[in-house]
Amino acid sequence: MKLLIGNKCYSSWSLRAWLLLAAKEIPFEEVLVLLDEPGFKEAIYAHAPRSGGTVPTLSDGEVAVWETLAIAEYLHERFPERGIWPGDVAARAHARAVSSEMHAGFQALRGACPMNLGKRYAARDRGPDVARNVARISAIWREARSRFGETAGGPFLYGEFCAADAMFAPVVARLDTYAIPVDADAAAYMQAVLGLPAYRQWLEAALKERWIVAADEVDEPAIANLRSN
Ligand SMILES: N[C@@H](CCC(=O)N[C@@H](CS)C(=O)NCC(=O)O)C(=O)O
Repeated sequence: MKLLIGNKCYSSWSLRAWLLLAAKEIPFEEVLVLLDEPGFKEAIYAHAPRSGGTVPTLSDGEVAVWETLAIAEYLHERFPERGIWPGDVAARAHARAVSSEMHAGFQALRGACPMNLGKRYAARDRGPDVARNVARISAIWREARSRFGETAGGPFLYGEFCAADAMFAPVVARLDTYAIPVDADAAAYMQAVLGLPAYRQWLEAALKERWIVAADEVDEPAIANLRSN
């Protein structure tokens, strides 16, 4: 299997698919194409001619899967024993619903706080739309944890790490790097994601990408954050 991804510092969609594969210990080859560089599209089509031309794209022999949720579903079918989605039917339905909501929504937060793992931003009011997004995200996490995660065991939304956690991982990163205040339950969940070995592996690689966008160099506080998380 081959996963095409973009810059680890910036490509939130790439992070989701990569994290799911890595956390579930599914062997894959990673191919990184630089976003916004000339030849970006051509590089994707060279590796995956039948894809939609975006990252992430997963190639498995003749099969090409783009769109992150479709990748999660493909992995669920291909590796049914890996717990890509929760085992319980009600938990699985909830996980799919909140993952779709994430895929289609939270535009205010995504627009105001683009993922940049190389930066630490000062806490400041990001406006009412972002606050509404953060309140909804916190409510989703609280409900998933209290209805499913806590009884299943494990620190993630449905207990063990699953596709829904991968879908929210870039949100966790944004809330962290933009110093957006959250309640204690959300903070505990964020620590579980930020401490996941696969996430730390991605972050470590992202922080070495300083050469990609010269004007956007890695901050020392980001490196301190890597050490402390
Ligand atoms: N809906 C897609 C979004 C993928 C996406 O927008 N990826 C960005 C990088 S994070 C991309 O490939 N941008 C380049 C382009 O659209 O040409 C998914 O779920 O995977």
